[in-house]
Amino acid sequence: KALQLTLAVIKPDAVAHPLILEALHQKIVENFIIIRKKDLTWRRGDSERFYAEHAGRFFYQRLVEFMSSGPMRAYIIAREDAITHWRGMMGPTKVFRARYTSPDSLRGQYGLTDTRNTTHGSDSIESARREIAFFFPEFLADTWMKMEEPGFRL
Ligand code: YYY
Ligand code: MG
Repeated sequence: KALQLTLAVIKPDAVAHPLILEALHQKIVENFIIIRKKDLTWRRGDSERFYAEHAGRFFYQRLVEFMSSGPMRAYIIAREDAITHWRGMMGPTKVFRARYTSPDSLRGQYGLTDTRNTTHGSDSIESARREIAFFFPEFLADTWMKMEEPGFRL
């Protein structure tokens, strides 16, 4: 089965708490090969562009504000079924759902609210491609995969 790349992001609420940041980082190390990693802080405009699909939703303003409120850590990670594996580790978007239906998930353990929910993960091959390019514009995914691993597919 082909290996796959996805984008994982540790959001500002989790980066702000050193022990949570460390716990999330260890989970990523244990489950994936880390291809790239960077710390960055968004401007408001980055937040608005990244979450443009949610423009107009009731939570959009608080989401945009939160995601540009402090440093984040982004990773390009690889494994078989990377997209669904990372989404599964994260758990449901909403914090109460995460706590009650998936208490062992990352959001179930560390999520504070529906907005401050610790992590982001791409939800499809198309969004992984777009989101990796958004966070890592210097990363040439196609070239990398060709040189690194013939079986890789994004
Ligand atoms: O992909 P995922 O992050 O699990 O959820 P989305 O439905 O794509 O929403 C993106 C982002 O928006 C979510 O991680 C937090 C925020 N959000 C919110 O603040 N309040 C909600 N009721 C729903 C989503
Ligand atoms: Mg989403």
